[in-house]
Amino acid sequence: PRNSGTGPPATGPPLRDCRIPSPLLVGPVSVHLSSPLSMEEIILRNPLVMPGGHYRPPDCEPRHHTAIVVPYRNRQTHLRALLYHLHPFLQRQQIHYSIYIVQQWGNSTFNRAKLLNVGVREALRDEDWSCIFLHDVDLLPENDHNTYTCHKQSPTHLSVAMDKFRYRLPYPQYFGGVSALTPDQYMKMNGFPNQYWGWGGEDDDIAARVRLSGMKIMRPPVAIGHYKMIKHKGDRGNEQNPRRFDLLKRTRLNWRSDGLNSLTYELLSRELEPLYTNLTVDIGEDP
Ligand code: UD2
Ligand code: MN
Repeated sequence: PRNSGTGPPATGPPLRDCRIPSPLLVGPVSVHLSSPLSMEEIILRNPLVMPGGHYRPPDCEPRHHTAIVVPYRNRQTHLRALLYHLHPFLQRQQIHYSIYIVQQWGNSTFNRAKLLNVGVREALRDEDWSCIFLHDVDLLPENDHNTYTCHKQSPTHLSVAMDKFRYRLPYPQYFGGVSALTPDQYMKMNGFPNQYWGWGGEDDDIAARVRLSGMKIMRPPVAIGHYKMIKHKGDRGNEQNPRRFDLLKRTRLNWRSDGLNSLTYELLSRELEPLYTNLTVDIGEDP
């Protein structure tokens, strides 16, 4: 790795610590999706982002080191919208970050939670990240006071108020969309389940693991945790998983044996694109 993650940048004089809160924050922002930009234009608007979607504030020493992990397949326009909004958003927060797009190779049924496991493991090979964000590609944060950092005590659920749910939490245990944990919290819950193929259930399983491993879920205030979800239909290859209810009954029995410690995959490529690190991975298929 080029940077240690916590130390100062490799060259130049020492910088003073970034201020908290960041003086660059603007609060609520209106997210428009009407005129999608090309990737070239988005790259031009983000001149300080380094290859792999890596960024470090140029004039102060960041206090936070966050990897953003996005499970992905075949959502080009959503990906562009996310990069367009998220890069400036994170830069206003003055954090050190990288964006990882974990792309499921092939046509087998989509597996969001397993892709997240892969993303966490690969991201931690690069840097000693202090925080890992698990981020749907189609969710755009609408208030930069919603900081992309972790709490030492508890995993965090960030997307508490989405337009799709009329800006309310749909149910108390809801953990879908955008969440965050420290590497320690992730290890403590043995990561995420690998067995959820297709749509649904895996977010509830992850929330259950948090509790079963003795942790709680923290959330930002509803007024701040606002997100817009880009409207979409269900994807081919990600049909509702009919087994999700049965699987969810067994989380308590399975979480210690299925997860980070049973994860297998083949990393097919790792490319440093201008605005993100692209991981293409063969995660197998539903047995
Ligand atoms: C909800 C949850 C989501 C997850 C999912 C059930 C919200 C806002 N999000 O999303 O976190 O728990 O239900 O699995 O409630 N994806 C692709 N390509 C595909 C399929 C999925 O890239 O072909 C990725 C993409 O990052 C997407 C995410 O998986 O945002 C979740 O899939 P979805 O958006 O189809 O599911 P949705 O909106 O019901
Ligand atoms: Mn969605």
